Amino acid sequence: MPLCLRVFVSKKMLQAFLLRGLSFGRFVRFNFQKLLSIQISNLTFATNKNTSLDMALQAGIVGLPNVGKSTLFNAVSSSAKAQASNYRFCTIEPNTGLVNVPDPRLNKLEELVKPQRVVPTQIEIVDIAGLVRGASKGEGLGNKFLANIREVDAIIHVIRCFEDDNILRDEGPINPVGDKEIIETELQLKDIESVEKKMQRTEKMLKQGDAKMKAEYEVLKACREHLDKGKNILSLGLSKEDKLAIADIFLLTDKPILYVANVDEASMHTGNKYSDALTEAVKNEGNEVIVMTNAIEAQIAEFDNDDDKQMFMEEYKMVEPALDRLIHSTYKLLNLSTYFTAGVQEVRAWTIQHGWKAPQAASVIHTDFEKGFIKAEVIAYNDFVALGSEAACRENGKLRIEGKEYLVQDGDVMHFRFNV
Ligand SMILES: Nc1nc2c(ncn2[C@@H]2O[C@H](COP(=O)(O)OP(=O)(O)OP(=O)(O)O)[C@@H](O)[C@H]2O)c(=O)[nH]1
Ligand SMILES: [Mg+2]
Repeated sequence: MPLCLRVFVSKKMLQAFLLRGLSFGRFVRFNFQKLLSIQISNLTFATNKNTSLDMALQAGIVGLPNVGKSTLFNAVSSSAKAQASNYRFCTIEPNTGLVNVPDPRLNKLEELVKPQRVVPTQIEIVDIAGLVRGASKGEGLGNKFLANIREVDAIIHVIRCFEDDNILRDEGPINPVGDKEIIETELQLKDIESVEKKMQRTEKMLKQGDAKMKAEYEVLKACREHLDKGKNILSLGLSKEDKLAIADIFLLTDKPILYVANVDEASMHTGNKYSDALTEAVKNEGNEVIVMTNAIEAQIAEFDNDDDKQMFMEEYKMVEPALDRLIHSTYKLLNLSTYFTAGVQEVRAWTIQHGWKAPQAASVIHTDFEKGFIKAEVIAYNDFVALGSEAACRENGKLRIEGKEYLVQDGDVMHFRFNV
């Protein structure tokens, strides 16, 4: 959809502007994202007033061709559709979907509060077409697909760990570590190109006597050297200030990654020699590897009927779909936190970023909540569950009144007092 595309481009440009610290900071960036999402959701839902949609961050499914990326995407999207009580999946573009984030705490709160409805929070998943060796030089529509990766906030890298002679593979025998390296190298090569371009611009300005550029140039140089060693920018551990130097070039290897080892059915609980090799290879990177069988997940997600789904999972000795774990891990990867509102009408999970203060957190519900913020009533999730109700927490001194400077904690059950 051309309008969507235009909006996305300007999102990135504005983000760059804001990230460069031109006085607004994170808060405005967030509100812009919100505004942007409202525009996007207006294109797709005529009547969507659901603000949790506004905050959805994107994770992109990346990998070589034919490794099971679309199968995974279909599993995610069908699973969202099958959540009949709360149908909240939408296709923004054919390959983009919003999905509910499973959170057992929400179920627990539902049990205690017995609300009319429960609304989970969501993330956005994007199915990106397969990259091939040489993508950074434009091979196999590489530039287009790399641009898709640039838009996402985190990467789900799917790696083929199953044998099947019927499924074409151009890279020879199954080789998960080699596959990981092919994709990683392409992303790094593209980043080298972006860093070099910016270094040239910065160098020119330095020569023209703009001394401010010196620090920026040094950061770019460090990035270049790191990439030359075959490492991802994320592992360089740049400070917030240093990150400003690369904020406008949206480096591909600066995004958090998790791996999906797509194994054969027989290995879904144990993994196999391929997924073991992958796990060993990423051990030192600290990235998670989720072992799952995408084809089975896609089948599970197809069931509308919970009993049938349960029976199918029992057949495979599964307690829960691996997909739930994947979505949960992706949410963590995006560095997001959740707080809850728990009223009789609605128990709901809201997404914020780590380190947000109470008024900012309130703005996710409504901007008026932030503008007119007075106080927040806060109950820690564990206290709520231990005592069973808001009233009991109040009686036992477990309901705190917090002000503007309060840093919202993951799991807080909150109620905002505001004045407009
Ligand atoms: N045996 C087996 N086959 C699978 C599995 N997952 C996917 N496939 C098959 O692999 C083929 C490719 O799957 P896709 O999900 O389309 O792969 P993709 O990574 O999206 O491929 P591109 O979009 O072309 O890059 C299909 O025929 C799938 O049925 C799996 O877990 N086991
Ligand atoms: Mg595909």
